[in-house]
Amino acid sequence: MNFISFMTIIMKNKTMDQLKKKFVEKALPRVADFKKLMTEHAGTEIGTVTIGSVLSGMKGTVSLLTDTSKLDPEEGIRFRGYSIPELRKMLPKANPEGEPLPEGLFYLMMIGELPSDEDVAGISRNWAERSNLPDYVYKVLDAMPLDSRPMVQFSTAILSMASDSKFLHAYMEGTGKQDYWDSTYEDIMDLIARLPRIAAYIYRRMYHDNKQIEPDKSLDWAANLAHMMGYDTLEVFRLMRLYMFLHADHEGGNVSAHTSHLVGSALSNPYYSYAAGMTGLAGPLHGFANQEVIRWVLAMQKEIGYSCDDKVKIRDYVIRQINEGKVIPGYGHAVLRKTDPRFTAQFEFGKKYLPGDALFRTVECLFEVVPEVLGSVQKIKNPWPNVDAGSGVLLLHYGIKEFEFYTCLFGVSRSLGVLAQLLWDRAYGMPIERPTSHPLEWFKEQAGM
Ligand code: CMX
Repeated sequence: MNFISFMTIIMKNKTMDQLKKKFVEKALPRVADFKKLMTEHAGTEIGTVTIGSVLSGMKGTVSLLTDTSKLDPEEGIRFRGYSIPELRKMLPKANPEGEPLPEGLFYLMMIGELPSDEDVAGISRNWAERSNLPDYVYKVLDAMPLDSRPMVQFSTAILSMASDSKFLHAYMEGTGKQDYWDSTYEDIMDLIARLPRIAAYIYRRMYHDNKQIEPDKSLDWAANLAHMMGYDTLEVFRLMRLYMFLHADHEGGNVSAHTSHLVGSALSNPYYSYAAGMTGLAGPLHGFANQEVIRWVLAMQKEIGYSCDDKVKIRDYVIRQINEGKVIPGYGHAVLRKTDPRFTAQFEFGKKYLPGDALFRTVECLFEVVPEVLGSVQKIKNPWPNVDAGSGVLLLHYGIKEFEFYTCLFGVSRSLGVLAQLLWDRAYGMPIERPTSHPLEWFKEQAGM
């Protein structure tokens, strides 16, 4: 797209916010590249598919385009080329000693450039303005049993807003394909802005007698979430910023990102897409693991005692669990083959701020024992800790003890990457996803069985 079309879009949208303008400026040349790849290079081969690729859940099969981040098996995640340690230094912060503001990571993932302090402040303000929930969302939540799982409430609340989607309305009014990105932008910004309020509402409803706390719109997105949950200290703000930063994206193939992309490819609006993604995040092999870790550690302590420095006992416990056919939550990964840098960042945080915490010491002990045990089981490809191994213990330390709620926090954060990519999907004009399937006999035939 050239300068004239750029100006036409800007003129059509006189009220366009700064971030949207910046997106238009960045998107147009990339859309042209996307179209060129589709029309001139569609025949270029980029890999082979084997029976193993299909039967092992497409691991390692290149089948998605995701701009926001890229996962390297040995090194971990990079967001638009930047590693976690780099971004902890380079992204704008609320204070110099603290952790990056997630708004900055969102800007980077969406625009592809590091943001200025002003860019980040602009996004904070923008989200604060968009953060009010429609009244019916509270009614939907209030109608659910108090003991509905937090992720059931969280995904239902998101889904309930699909009828009000600006994309849906634009589509029904006959908007052309080239403009789909515009209303999608409005939806994803509204949705990201609203997620902390939804999560905090569920939290207070379930665990604090429904005594709700009004948002403080002067706070940044993550700090406001902590505030609305009832944790108003600078330490929890710092932890929440780190948490929201670390869980924001993990390239496109993980279950929540892939599901959101797949559902979005049918032009289902961002509320439908993200609600679907969240039902995937709720699974024990994905985001549910962050609550399972705490449950598992507490069960272990109950059985073998509270002196977690007894590594022989821990080792025997872990071996017993594996022999009983259970997984050790917080360990292993479908892509990573080393310690997850998201675990490392949380581990460093814990060492700095929680040195005397007994449960954190247990996480340290497990880190010393579990990789060796899992490494001795031949079928396990990655014995190292993932993002979930250390996140719960940090929350617990600051009093957020309701671990069945933790996956909702993961869900608030994951919106940043997944929805930024959904916007790019609409800008590129990505088609409906529709791979081919075959019955077992077909695979047997291919294998000469
Ligand atoms: N404990 C025990 N067994 C494990 C294991 C673990 N932590 N990790 C893998 N295995 C087992 C698998 O269950 C599988 O066994 P079967 O062949 O009997 O089914 C075998 O080892 C091979 O698995 P893999 O190829 O190494 O790993 P997968 O890609 O199939 O699965 C993951 C990856 C994350 C689901 C798996 O490591 C796991 O279940 N870990 C524990 C749950 C967890 O922490 N999930 C969170 C991941 C991060 C996130 O998304 O939040």
